[in-house]
Amino acid sequence: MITLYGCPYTRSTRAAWALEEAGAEYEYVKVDISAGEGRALSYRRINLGGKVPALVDGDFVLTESAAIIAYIGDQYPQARLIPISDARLRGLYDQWCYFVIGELEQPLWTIAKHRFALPEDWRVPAVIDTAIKEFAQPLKVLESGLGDQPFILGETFTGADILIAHTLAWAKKYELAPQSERLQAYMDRTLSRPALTRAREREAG
Ligand SMILES: N[C@@H](CCC(=O)N[C@@H](CS)C(=O)NCC(=O)O)C(=O)O
Repeated sequence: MITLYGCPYTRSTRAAWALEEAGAEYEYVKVDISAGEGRALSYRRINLGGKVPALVDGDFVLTESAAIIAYIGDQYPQARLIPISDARLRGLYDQWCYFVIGELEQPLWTIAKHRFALPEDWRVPAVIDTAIKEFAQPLKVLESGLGDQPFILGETFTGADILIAHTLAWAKKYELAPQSERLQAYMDRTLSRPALTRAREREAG
């Protein structure tokens, strides 16, 4: 049985979304990070970094949202969340996942850190404007990569779309929703999936 440790409105929604797409049975354990539960010793034994998501499958522990989604994709191949046996497609899948973690979400994370996530005396509010400007560049790359396809790898929705769409929803929350019609249509297409609704409901308890 899989256990997902998460907290609503965080990157754990990505993992819950993948589990729901896969039709997996899982236990959901809420770790209230804003109440400091991530720093509790009992949770740090699961994820030393004190962050969500973390997935436990028997004696196997996995952290990092992108790795968790790929693991779910491998465990539940019928969900087609990850390309199997096509090295080029798998390469492109990895490319877009690394792009989200390394490029697209970084300006948003900078904004979050300097608005509320870091201790108050570490915050440098002046970097927020820079991060807002920075965010425009990966959006252009994303739009070009998407082209006229419904999903980032083509006709099939994959785990890379979970990462991208979740990050675009995060941007919207910060009033940085992409203005391009193509990306707006992509957001409508991905964020309206029933599996995401179920994931959010599961996280809300
Ligand atoms: N790279 C990690 C980031 C995880 C992360 O930063 N999670 C945040 C919530 S979105 C967290 O748990 N923060 C609590 C903390 O930093 O103490 C992933 O994608 O899973």
